[in-house]
Amino acid sequence: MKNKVVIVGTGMVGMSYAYSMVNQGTCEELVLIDIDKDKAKGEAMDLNHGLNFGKRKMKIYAGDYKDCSDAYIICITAGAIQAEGETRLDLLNKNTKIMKNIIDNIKASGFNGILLIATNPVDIMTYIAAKLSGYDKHKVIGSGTTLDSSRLRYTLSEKLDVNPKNVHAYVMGEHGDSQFVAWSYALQGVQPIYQMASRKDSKITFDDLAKIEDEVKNVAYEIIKCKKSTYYGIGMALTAITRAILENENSILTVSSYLNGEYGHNDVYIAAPSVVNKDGVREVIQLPLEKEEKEKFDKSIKVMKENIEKIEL
Ligand code: 6V0
Repeated sequence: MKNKVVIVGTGMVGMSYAYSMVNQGTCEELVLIDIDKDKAKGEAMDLNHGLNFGKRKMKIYAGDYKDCSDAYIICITAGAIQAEGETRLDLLNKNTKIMKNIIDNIKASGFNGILLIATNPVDIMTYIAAKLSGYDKHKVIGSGTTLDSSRLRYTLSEKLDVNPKNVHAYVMGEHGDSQFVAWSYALQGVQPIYQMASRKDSKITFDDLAKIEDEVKNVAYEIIKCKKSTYYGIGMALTAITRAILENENSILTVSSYLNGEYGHNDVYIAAPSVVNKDGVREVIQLPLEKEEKEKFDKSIKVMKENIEKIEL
């Protein structure tokens, strides 16, 4: 397999991801596939014209499924988007059909790498992709709450006035309405944020934490209201996951991972901090969650399972 990434779906998310990878020089070869072939062709031309200003020499072209056979990663960003007022779960049936068609084509190509899913509702789409493909579960990954955790770090960093890279905090559960923040493991540097909030003279209060959690959960709806969809943040989150795989980083990211007994659950994809490397998800980190957090996680998994049952595969 080559240092090659295929993007299926050259819409706003797919192209923000591609643009971010060109700027960061994430891979050597980048293939763009879309049902709208002209769109993929035009996007490839446009990106190639910027290569002179990019990080490295890259081979970028519009292709088709035969180009998947020797790819290391295929990222699926194809699908209908969340309309104003529509939840991610409303997208379920529309995007299941699209996913079926794409996975059939990928399988037929003989692809043997890592499947990365961004299409929403992402945890369920990842489950569907794993079921339909029959690939090893650790080699099928969803973007999960990688973006939400980054939103959380940014929002906390603004409040605390520190670099977001020094905020360590995870959003876990569904990339959607039942997600939650594992506050018992949120740190500024090495300081527990919960402990900081309990101090009288602190910059941050428990009220702030509740507001921040709410904002992180709902900010996508606000962006959609302002500009119809979100794409730069997820594009950069997908680049980070791609780099973790291609560079064998063993990075901890809240991707959507398959649970096989972890946290007492089976046969579900959900976001939990996971170690990501060249093999996909090396392991799901099992945090001893506080009782209330564990209840939220269980509830989120229940929501996932109820929706999985509704899908006709
Ligand atoms: P978009 O800009 O409408 O692009 C979708 C693209 O998919 C279009 O270019 C279509 O032509 C293409 N497409 C549709 N069907 C197929 C098919 N069968 N084969 C190949 N290509 C096809 O949407 P956008 O890029 O904004 O969003 C794509 C998906 O990402 C949606 O499901 C979003 O909800 C989801 N997002 C996921 C996020 C995450 O955190 N995981 C964040 C934001 C959006």
